Amino acid sequence: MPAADLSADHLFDLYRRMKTIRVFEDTCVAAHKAGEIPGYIHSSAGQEAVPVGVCAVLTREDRITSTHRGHGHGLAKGADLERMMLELYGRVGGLCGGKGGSMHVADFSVGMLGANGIVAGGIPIAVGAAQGLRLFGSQAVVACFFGDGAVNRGPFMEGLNWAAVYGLPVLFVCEDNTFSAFTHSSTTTAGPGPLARAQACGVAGERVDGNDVIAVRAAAERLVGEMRAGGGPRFLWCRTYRFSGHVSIDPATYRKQEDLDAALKRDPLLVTRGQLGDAAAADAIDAEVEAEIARVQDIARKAPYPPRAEAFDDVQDIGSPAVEAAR
Ligand SMILES: Cc1ncc(C[n+]2csc(CCOP(=O)(O)OP(=O)(O)O)c2C)c(N)n1
Repeated sequence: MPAADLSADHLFDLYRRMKTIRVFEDTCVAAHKAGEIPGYIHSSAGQEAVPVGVCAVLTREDRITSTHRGHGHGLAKGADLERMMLELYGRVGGLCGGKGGSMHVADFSVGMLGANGIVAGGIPIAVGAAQGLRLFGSQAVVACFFGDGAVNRGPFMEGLNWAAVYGLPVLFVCEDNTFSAFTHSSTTTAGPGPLARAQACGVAGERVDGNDVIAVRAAAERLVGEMRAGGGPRFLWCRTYRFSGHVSIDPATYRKQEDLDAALKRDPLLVTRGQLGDAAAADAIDAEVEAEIARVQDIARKAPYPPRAEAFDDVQDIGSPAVEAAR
């Protein structure tokens, strides 16, 4: 059933964005396994409804911070698909000049402040960004994506506390995909869960079905509305599941087949298809998205690598005093 207050066009747009993330992730995992993309790929397949639902209520001026599993966050916030693919391939024209790769993708032009390989590393960045925005008199808000593993790290506590003390407009979005890398989170996390920890810091929030983009969008709309009205930080706990292993080469033998089977039945793309109620239109979107990803992958495959002479340009710390002195 489509949500009564959302137009069909908007619902189709949400579906298209989710499908784009799914095909992008699957394509990049395959390209990594084929030796085309260096480094590792942390796929967010299965979690698409979270960034798409949240970013649907953000403006271009609003900012987001991300994680090691960040492609979907960037694409949902409006990062350019072709430049994202070029970045993962390490080529000229990539969002970070081809030098950042999967775990450092950033696109400040759309408010995407960067993926981050440090678990919970995006939390203080989001809080600092919100404080900076306030100092500059901006009305923009910040959405901060992180995994359920991040709630066991110190920056989670420090970030939520700071945001609450200063009443900063940060939406803390916990993408609870059940696992922290290869470990079931129930074995590492004490207490009743992420939302209770946020509430202990005075940060109000909601728990939502993270596979239902309409539900995520509605919850984010409520919470961001309260933030824009001056309510301070809010927390959104999204229950979801990642379909892939932790990284592209992880066969995920640590999880139960019946858990995966149950999760696949609640695939966010299937859920949204059901809500759309128009399989032919959804099929047409699927075909368009697949053609578009094939197009940008072809461009990335043919693009040049950054020139050797520019290897140290735009790089903050080159790690070698000798090279630094010669610059
Ligand atoms: C500070 C820190 N400790 C450990 C790691 C290694 N590590 C990478 S991902 C990960 C698990 C993160 O779990 P979660 O936050 O739930 O995100 P998910 O991978 O499930 O999306 C760990 C422990 C790291 N990158 N940073």
